Amino acid sequence: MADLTIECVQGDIANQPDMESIVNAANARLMPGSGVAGAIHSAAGPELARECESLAPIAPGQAVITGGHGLPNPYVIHCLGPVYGVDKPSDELLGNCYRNALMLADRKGLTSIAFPAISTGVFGYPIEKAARVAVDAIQAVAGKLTSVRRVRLVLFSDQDLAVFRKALNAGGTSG
Ligand code: AR6
Repeated sequence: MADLTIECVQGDIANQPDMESIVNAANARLMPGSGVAGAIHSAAGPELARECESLAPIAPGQAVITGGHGLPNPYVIHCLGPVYGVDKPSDELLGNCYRNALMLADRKGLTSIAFPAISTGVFGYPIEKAARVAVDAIQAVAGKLTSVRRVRLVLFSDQDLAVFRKALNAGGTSG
């Protein structure tokens, strides 16, 4: 693998203008919702939901790509995370979100992708567990990537940022 930079920042996933793609913590119907899906759809405008119509529904762990419309990013990759304790095996399905989104971005020739902490809001995933799964999945697929060079994990709160930074440092990569 050439160098892959993985970084953690505190911020809003809908305000990452230097990234070529951002990931939506979507619902199965790919419609606007609360949290990440609300922020992304309101920044993107109604054309995003219209483009999503033909791609839905998606299954837990799956990733699909659309344009960014009113967002500063050319692409949005929509992932459906597992509902914690309901969609099983949860860790595998959550890991699939990160793997599938990264491989999809790579196949498209994109160089950068920003993720929110998928499933850790409405879907109830414990943040420490989710951070470990996310970091492991990204590091496991890093060697297969040919175009993606920058991965950013965007955490909404300082507490979540600290948890993800710890998981990333425990995994031995920069960030
Ligand atoms: N930027 C970054 N992170 C955010 C933002 C934001 N603007 N807003 C919230 N978070 P969630 P899920 C954090 O609920 O658990 C939706 O209604 C939040 O603090 O957005 O995968 C969909 O329609 C949490 O840590 O996603 C689905 O039905 C994390 O992002 C369902 O919720 C994920 O929270 C998906 O639930």
